[in-house]
Amino acid sequence: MAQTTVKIYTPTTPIWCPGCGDFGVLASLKKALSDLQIKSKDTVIVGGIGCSGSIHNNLECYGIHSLHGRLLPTAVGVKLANPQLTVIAAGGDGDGYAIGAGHFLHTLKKNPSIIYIVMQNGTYGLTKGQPSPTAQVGYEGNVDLPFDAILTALSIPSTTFIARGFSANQAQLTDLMKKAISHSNSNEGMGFLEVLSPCVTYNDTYKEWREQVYDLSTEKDYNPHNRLLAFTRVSEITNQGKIPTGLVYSGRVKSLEENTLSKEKGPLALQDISLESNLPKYEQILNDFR
Ligand SMILES: Cc1ncc(C[n+]2csc(CCOP(=O)(O)OP(=O)(O)O)c2C)c(N)n1
Ligand code: SF4
Ligand SMILES: [Mg+2]
Repeated sequence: MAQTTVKIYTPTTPIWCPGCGDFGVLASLKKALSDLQIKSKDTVIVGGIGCSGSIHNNLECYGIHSLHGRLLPTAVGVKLANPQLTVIAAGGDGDGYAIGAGHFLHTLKKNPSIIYIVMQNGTYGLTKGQPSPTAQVGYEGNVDLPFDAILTALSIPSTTFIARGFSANQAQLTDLMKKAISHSNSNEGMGFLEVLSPCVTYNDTYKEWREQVYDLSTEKDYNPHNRLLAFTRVSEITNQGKIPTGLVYSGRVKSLEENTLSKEKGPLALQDISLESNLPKYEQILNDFR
């Protein structure tokens, strides 16, 4: 009989610098998972490469440390194999918006029911402070205007949940995490949450971000279910030098699982692949190669 060796790893203490914004993201994520009563055994976190990409080491759950920029296809594979799991991809802005930019766009387009948390700090923290795609002009010689992931996501017609939080605003961030997780766990598609998460060592933006953040929920006329109005209003606020936060958009488009998975067969990961039940099929496969 086949044997599986299981080793349980206990969560480690984060290796982040004291004051790193990623601590706030971790605290909110823990609280959101616990408030929603999502069990460790049903949670998979796929980390990127970068300081932020080690977040899964600090939580009791299944964790995969993916390749740089490849966390989204990995997370989609996990979700398609077993849609009953809570699948969270979590990584940095360099990981998601530079080397992983192609996957970012196409995963938004395909709308799998995973949660994607990007810890945005305007820098490549782990490799000691080179400008990332969200870096401000002037930062370490950067001359490019910053990439805006929220406006990009809004411009893709199949996105179904877009939000931005700030690691220094725990109440708002936890609420957005819960909303993003609930959205994707209802199999309604991807919960995309960008978090402003300052790198205190190479790009300490706490002070300016505290002054710039603008909570969309304070606007009574803001309608997060109207993509066109959301795009217009978020663009206006951004052009005024503010950073819109809160629930930016939520809508309904078929998810990747709805579009691709067979309802009759059930999840791939839960199929019976035992030798006893499948011997004739395996023999047929071997015969085909003879
Ligand atoms: C294929 C590949 N290219 C480059 C690197 C080097 N590298 C490691 S982390 C990183 C950038 C991380 O930046 P970000 O994703 O923003 O994460 P942060 O450290 O800021 O949280 C780079 C370029 C790598 N590990 N693999
Ligand atoms: S280098 Fe920056 S991003 Fe990395 S742990 Fe330190 S403060 Fe956080
Ligand atoms: Mg970064």
